[in-house]
Amino acid sequence: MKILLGAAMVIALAGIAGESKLSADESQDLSLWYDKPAGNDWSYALPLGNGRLGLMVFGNVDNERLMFNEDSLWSGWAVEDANREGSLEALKKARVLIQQKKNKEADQILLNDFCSLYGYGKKDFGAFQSFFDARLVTGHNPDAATNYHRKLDLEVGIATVSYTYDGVAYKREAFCSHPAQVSVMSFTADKPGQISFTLSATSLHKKIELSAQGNQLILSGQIETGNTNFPGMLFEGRMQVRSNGGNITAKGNSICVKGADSATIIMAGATNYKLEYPKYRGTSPDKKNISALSRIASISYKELRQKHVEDHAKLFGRVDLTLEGVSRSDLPTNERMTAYKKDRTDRGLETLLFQYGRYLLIASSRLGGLPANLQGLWNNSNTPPWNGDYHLNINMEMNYWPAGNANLDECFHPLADWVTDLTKPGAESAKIHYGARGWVAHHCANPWGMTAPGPRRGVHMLEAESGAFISQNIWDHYAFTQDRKYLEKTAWPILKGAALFWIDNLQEVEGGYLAVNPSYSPEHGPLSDGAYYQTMIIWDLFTHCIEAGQILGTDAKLCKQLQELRSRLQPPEIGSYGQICEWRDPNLEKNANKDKHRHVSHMYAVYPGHQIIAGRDKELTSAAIKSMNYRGDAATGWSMGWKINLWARLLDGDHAHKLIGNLISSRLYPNLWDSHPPFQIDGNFGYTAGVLEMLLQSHEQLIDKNESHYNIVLLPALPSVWSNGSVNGLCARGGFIVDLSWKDGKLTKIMLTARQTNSCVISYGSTKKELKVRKGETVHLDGSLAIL
Ligand code: FUC
Repeated sequence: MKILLGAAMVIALAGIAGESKLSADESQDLSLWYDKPAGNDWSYALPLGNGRLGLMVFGNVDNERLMFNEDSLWSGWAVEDANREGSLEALKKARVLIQQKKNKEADQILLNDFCSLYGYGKKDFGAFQSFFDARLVTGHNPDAATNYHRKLDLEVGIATVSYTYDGVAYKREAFCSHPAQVSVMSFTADKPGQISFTLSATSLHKKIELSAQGNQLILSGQIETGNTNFPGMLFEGRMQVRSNGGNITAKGNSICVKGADSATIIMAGATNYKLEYPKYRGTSPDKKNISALSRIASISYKELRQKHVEDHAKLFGRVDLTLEGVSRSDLPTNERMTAYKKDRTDRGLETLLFQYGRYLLIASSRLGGLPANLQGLWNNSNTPPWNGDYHLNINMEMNYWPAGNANLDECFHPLADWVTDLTKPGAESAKIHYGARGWVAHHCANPWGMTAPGPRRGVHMLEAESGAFISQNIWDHYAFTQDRKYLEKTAWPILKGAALFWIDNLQEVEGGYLAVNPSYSPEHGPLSDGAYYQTMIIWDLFTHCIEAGQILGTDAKLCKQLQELRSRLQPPEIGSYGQICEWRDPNLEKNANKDKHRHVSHMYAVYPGHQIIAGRDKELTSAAIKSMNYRGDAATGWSMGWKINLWARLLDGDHAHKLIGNLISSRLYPNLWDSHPPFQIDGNFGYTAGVLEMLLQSHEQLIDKNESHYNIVLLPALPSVWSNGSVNGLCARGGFIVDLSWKDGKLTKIMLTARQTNSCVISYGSTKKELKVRKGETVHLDGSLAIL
């Protein structure tokens, strides 16, 4: 154990959970490390990724397993949802029945006549698929190996496995390169001629061919659909072995390396998927792989590694977080977690998990790939939990919460591309099911453009506000980057289409308010004509759309209409227990003081929305605090991630930290993956976003003389246990990059750089300061907000 005092001073103390297992020069604060192989436990293995390809390194001395994934390998197929002609009539009938509280009848009509015959729960919806496992037999007896060490270094995005066997020190290194679009593993030893292994591959798919030719092992196959009209996706993995010295021979379905000084396996993988409605099919995978491998044919391992490290570090290195206090980086990560449970003092582990969320987003979401799904892009099954899909009622949105404030703009592009494509089938679904303009998406989506209301479990799968929900992320990317071209070309068509859909679908309810019918509080129900969460989302959407229209100087009439409609949306309401109501019907609120449901959808207006702002909306804030206390602190992984952000927005840093402690103590696997359970990556991303939300918030817009700018609140929810620390490179809305330092719980230094010329207000406690900063300019301030 060591105590971190500032970045430089490190004092070694006796470890709480035993002796240090790592020499000082090996100790790295931003690494996960272990003194045992993962065997076959993937939640103990180390994830690598380049945004399209994933690789899990198990680190076994013999029988090494490298689980290879590619993010587009899905079962299922694209359907055009033209089969529901009577669905609009059914919707109208259901709306009336819901108003009359005849939910059973409404449910039946929706299920039988409104919902699609396709989608979630049917074969066409598909599931994210496993690809193949590379298997390496070294012949080294694991029991005779010493000095075993397995590590994932987040700063360089490289996993290493090292051990000594029979007097020889062996080392493997693995990474997934975004520039080269391949996954790589190298093998070295401290004596010449010692690298020998046999490489083969296994797959969970039945329809595959495996062949070894020269120095290449090729595995190709096709997903079985059981439907000749819809042939499954083609896939191919191509592993190429290079060596220095020794020899490489193809034997049966494997490649043997014998007596080499060093060797490298380069793994290419692809499918014939293309993100393009309506067919979603493109170039064959073998062509893609051959060209990926030929592009790097003359590039050495050293260069591949260097390009990868540069590319990775450019993104990863932008944010630094130091929380002074205990750091047990000298313990293997799994033992460190056990120690954390006892005293919750390891600030280094809290920081590591924060950076791990950033690392995982870089690994699972880069330009050219699909967005991060429920498992990022890692998968060990052909029937993963919830299909490993894109859940749009919280999970996918949460995946992208840290993209803005954690300075990872590039990682956002796959989401923008995917949503852009989704608006096309979404427009069909809007027309067919709702007779509406714009576009719609429902609870669950996939890479096949499924936007129709899914048939399984009927109303539960509705949640037509899903398109509006993901539009919040789409706007936020602009809010953080101030990238006008993105706003005009990408965000505006999405926002406008989502808003048009809701203009055509809002229903008047009691009191003349506008609300949603049919509506369903996510995973919680019941059918009603006004769960508040939906109107909170629509409030947000209209607000962003109005602002986008004004910035772009377009669609003034539409924006005016949105302003009028927004003012008529049912506002958040306080119920008889002093809580924020989840539903408009007071009868549904009877258990609000006891209900512990994991979804806290009625808190949307607090986070990720900004309709309720602590410090400004006092009564609603106290009601939100009550609701949060009623719901309690126990939760599944992602729900804890959400609650960290919520307590941060409610300005209670100690409560947010309690959730951090709960999450680390009860919802992490040994490789620090978030556990719903099972593994679900959203909780990792929710955690990372939440840590930053505790240090800086920028969601309140202040309108002054028709100009709007953001209120950048510094250290709004600093927990007492984080009394000394610093953070560099975090992003604020309005296009600012902020560095902060604090001591004894008090802000000491601020550095604010503008990415675009813009104004802002910065606030610390009750002190406020207005600033106008030119593009590229940096302002230095002290803890009292005086300019230095
Ligand atoms: C949401 C949650 C479930 C699960 C699923 C993938 O709908 O309610 O708990 O996390 O997504």
